[in-house]
Amino acid sequence: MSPAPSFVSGVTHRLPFVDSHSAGEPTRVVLGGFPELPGETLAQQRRALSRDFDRWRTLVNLEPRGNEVLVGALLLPPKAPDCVAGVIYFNNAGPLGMCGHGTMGLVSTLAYLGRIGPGEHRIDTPVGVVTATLHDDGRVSVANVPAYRHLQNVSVTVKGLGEVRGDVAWGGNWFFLVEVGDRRLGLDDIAQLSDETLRIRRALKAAGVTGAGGAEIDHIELSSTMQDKNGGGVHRNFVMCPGGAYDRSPCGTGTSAKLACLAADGKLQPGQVWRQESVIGSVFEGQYSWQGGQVHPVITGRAFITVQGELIVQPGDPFAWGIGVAAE
Ligand code: PYC
Repeated sequence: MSPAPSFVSGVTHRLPFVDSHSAGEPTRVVLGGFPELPGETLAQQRRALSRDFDRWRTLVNLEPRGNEVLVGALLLPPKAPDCVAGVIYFNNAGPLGMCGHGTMGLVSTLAYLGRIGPGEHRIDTPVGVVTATLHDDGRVSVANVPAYRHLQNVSVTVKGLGEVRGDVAWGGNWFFLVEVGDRRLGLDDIAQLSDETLRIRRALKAAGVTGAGGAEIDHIELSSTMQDKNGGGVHRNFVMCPGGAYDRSPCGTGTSAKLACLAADGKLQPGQVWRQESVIGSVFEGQYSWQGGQVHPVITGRAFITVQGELIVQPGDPFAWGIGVAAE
């Protein structure tokens, strides 16, 4: 048999990856194939990625190789001491600060590859070092960066919804958290919930409501205490992510922001477990401790490996860098 012609077999880029999902939300850990990112810290490297190498993010995250739900996690050598890995998270819209479900996916991926075992592992991220514990049963607890409420009971007028009130809080990303009483948040409601949360985000932007230092609030979180079939209360959320996709998981950074608000209101005590359900019914458990006057959240969940492979780019592919991104 003669060798395949190069227009069939040629490859310009290969990016080995492992996909997983944490409580339904996918993470793609990219193990290599990116250009060298300059910088002394992960934060500097994230800036370099956005400024000079954004096409590599779009290659991973946009169709036809990725999708709007996927969170990419670029595995890098750590810059901070005693860390097992460095990571930069991103999605279809751009880089993320931290990512709770992504850290569960990363830790489970490193364990799947035999690079780490059960125990505590420090991970370097652009917003600081986080510690993740891989438990013997496969669950992962993420000790996130400190979370806090930045603004309380902010009112914003939203087209079609009227006045909406919520808190602005940091949990590794910026969130606007809106209490929606015992409203049903379920799979059948996703189109409506997506529409509402996108409207809220637009209204916040138009009104100039931001996180600290003028940071954009790019995640909107609706929180409900729904009745379960036994009449008990279930804490559910619906989280709209920056790229317009909703989080299938209860959102690790969103749950952290929620814990910060509950702590500030005296509604949850340190060490008390908060079961946070997502709109698809998956669960993370959260708790926090006070350290140096700050809320330190710990979020626990489980990730499962779904795919291992290589992203491949062939010469002449008009969608090498993603749909909507010009070919070179
Ligand atoms: O789990 O923190 C999280 C997260 C952020 C965006 C999607 N998931």
